[in-house]
Amino acid sequence: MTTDLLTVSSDVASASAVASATSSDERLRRLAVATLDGNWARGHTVPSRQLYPHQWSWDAAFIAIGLAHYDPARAWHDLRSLFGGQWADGRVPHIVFDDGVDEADYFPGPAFWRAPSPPAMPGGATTGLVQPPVHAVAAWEVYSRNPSEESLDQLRRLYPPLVKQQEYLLGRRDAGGAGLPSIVHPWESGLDNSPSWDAPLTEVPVEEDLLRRYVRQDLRKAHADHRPTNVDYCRYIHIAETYRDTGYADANLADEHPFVVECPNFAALTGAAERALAEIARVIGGDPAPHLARAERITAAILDRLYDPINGTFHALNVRTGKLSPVHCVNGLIPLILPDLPEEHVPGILAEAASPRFGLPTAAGGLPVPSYDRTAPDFDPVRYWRGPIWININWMLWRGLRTHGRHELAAHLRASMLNLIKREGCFEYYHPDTGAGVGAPAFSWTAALALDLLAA
Ligand code: 9WN
Repeated sequence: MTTDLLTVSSDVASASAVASATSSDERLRRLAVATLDGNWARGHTVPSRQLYPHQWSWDAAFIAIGLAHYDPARAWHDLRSLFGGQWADGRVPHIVFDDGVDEADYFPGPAFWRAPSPPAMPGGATTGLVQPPVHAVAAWEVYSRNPSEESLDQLRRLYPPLVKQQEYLLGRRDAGGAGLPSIVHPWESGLDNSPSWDAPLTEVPVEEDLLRRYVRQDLRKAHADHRPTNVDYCRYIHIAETYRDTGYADANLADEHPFVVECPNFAALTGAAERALAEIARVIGGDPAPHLARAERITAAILDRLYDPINGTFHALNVRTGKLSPVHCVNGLIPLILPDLPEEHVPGILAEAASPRFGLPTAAGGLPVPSYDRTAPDFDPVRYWRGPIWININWMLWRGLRTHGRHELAAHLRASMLNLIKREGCFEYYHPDTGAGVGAPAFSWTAALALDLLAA
C-alpha cells in the first residue's frame, strides 16, 4: 500500500514536472514568436526596435534560422531582402537601411556611408562593411527544416548570390594572401568592442573632434556603461571614413588601411558557409566539390595562422603586424564548428571553454559562456562584447560541441541558454555573473535561436 502511494505520488510529481517543463518551453516559444513578429518592420525583421531600426546582416541569418521553425516564407523573404542590398562586387553589406527610418535614428546612417547605388542594387542604401557570413548556413537550415519545392526554388535563387559573397570574402578581402578573409573594421566582426581588437586599435588615431561632427545615437537609447566608449567610437568612425574615402576599394589593404585583422569566428563561419554551400549545391544539382575543397583550405589556413599552440586555442591576427592577439576572447573557441577541425585540437578548445576563463557548464546549472576571459583584469560584465553573455556565440559553440560528438556538454550548454532566456526574456545580452538581461530587450536573434534550441 505504502509502495503504491509512493508510486502514485511520484508519478504525479513527474507528470507535473513534465507539464511545467512543457509549459515553460511553450511560454518561451510564444515569447520568441511574439518577439520576432513584433520586430517585423516594413518588409524585414529588425534586430531591435529600440536600438537597431534597419536590417543587419548576420542578424538576418540568425533570424532566418528561428523563422524556419514557424514561418519559412518569412525566413526566405528576410534573406532575400538582405541580399537585395548585395553589391556588384559580391559584398553583402552589414546594414541594409530602411528608407522609411529617419537618418537621425541610427548613427552612422546612409548619409555617412555614401555607398554607391548601382542600378543592379535597387535595394536602397547600405553600409560598405560586411559581417560574418552565416547566411549559407541559415539558408541550408531553412531548407532542411522545410524541404518543399518552394524551399528548393528559394535555395536555387539564393545560391548564386551566396557564392558571390564567398568569392568576395576569399578574393578581394584576402588581404593577408593566405586564404582567409580580413575584416577591415571592428563592426565587421559582429563582436564590435571585443578586446580582440584592442592591440590593432592602438594604431588608429583618436580624433576627438569626430564626436563633435557626428552624434552617437546609441547613447540616447542605451546606458553609456553598456556601450563601446567614446574613444572606441572615434576610432570606429576614423576607420569607416578612411575605407569610405577610398570608395571601398579593398586595394593594398594590408599596407594602407589602418585596421586589417583575421578573426577566428569570422574565418570559421566562412568555412562553415562553404560546407553549407556544398550541401546546397548537392540538392540543387550543382557541384559540391569546389566548396568542400575551399572549406578544407580555410580550416588549414585557420590552423596555420590563427592557432596558438601555447594556449591551444585560436586568436585574432593583426595582418599589418603579423601578431596574434594575446587576449582570450570567445571568438577563439568558435573554430569548433568546423567538422574537419582535427580531433587533436578539440581538447584544447574544451579545456579553455571549461576553465575559469569561460566556465562552460559541465553539469546541470551554470551560465552560458561570457564573451571575454572572466579572469582578465579588464573583464567588464556589462560592456557589450567585453564580458557579457551573448546567445548567438553560445549557440555556435553548442553546434560545435555537437559536431565533435560532445553531446553531454552540448546538452548542458543548451539547458543553460534556455534557462537563462526563460528567466530573463529575449535580451540582447546577459550579465555574466547574475544572468540579468542587459542591452536591448525583445532582441531578435536571441528569440530566433531560442526557437532553434527548443526544437533540438
Ligand atoms: C553595429 C545589430 C548589431 C549586431 C552586432 C552588434 C551591434 C551595431 C551597433 O548590433 O552592432 O553594427 O550599433 O552596436 O555588435 O553584432 O549585428 O544587432
